[in-house]
Amino acid sequence: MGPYTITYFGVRGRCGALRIMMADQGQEWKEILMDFADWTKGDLKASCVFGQLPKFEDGGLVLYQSNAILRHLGRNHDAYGKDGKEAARIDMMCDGVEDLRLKYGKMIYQEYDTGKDQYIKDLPNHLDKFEAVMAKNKTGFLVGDKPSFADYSLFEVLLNHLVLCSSCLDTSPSLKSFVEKMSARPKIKAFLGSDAYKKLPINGNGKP
Ligand code: GDS
Repeated sequence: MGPYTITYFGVRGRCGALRIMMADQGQEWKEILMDFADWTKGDLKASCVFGQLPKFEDGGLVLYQSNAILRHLGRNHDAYGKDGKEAARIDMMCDGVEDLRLKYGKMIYQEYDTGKDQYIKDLPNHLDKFEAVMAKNKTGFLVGDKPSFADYSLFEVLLNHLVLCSSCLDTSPSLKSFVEKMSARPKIKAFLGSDAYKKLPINGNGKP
């Protein structure tokens, strides 16, 4: 498998979950960091299927769309469930995480000053859906008994929310335990402690 290459801007953004997943799976990858000034010249943008990054290369396969890349990693690294039914539920949970990620992105990029407080107030209504699934599965993961790509995506989005509001998981015991256990997995712990991870801001506009 691989070698993998990610081309993206110098932020965690849409690559946060991918990087954590590759680190946990013991998969090395190469980073091409795109300077925004170079990006605005337009040559790379014109070559991207949707005119956006990340771009992900697995040998000759070139992919765009972060969730498609997560699914590809799920297939390559046996993190897509043990059968079709688990895979379908993992897809469902990944799409649920995407809905939360989009709400978060809208607040960060468009409504930070006017909408942050209300967003935090509403957050329990969104997190309790994931809490219920996590509590019901009882394995410490969303589906099955080992991490899938949806778990990495949820984990990363929860880390971002904890920066936004450090108490946001206080009423979600299963999610809190999930974040603690994922953070303690040796390869994730090493990655989250690395300069490569710590030096990158969460979001492109610098908002936490
Ligand atoms: N669905 C895609 C994925 O999941 O991979 C989204 C990819 C994406 O948004 N890439 C951004 C990009 O390449 C960087 S993430 N931007 C350069 C460009 O468009 O030219 N995205 C919506 C989302 O994440 O769902 C955003 O809100 C991004 N914002 C977050 S940075 C605008 C501006 O300058 O304000 N031209 C671009 C802002 C922007 O891309």
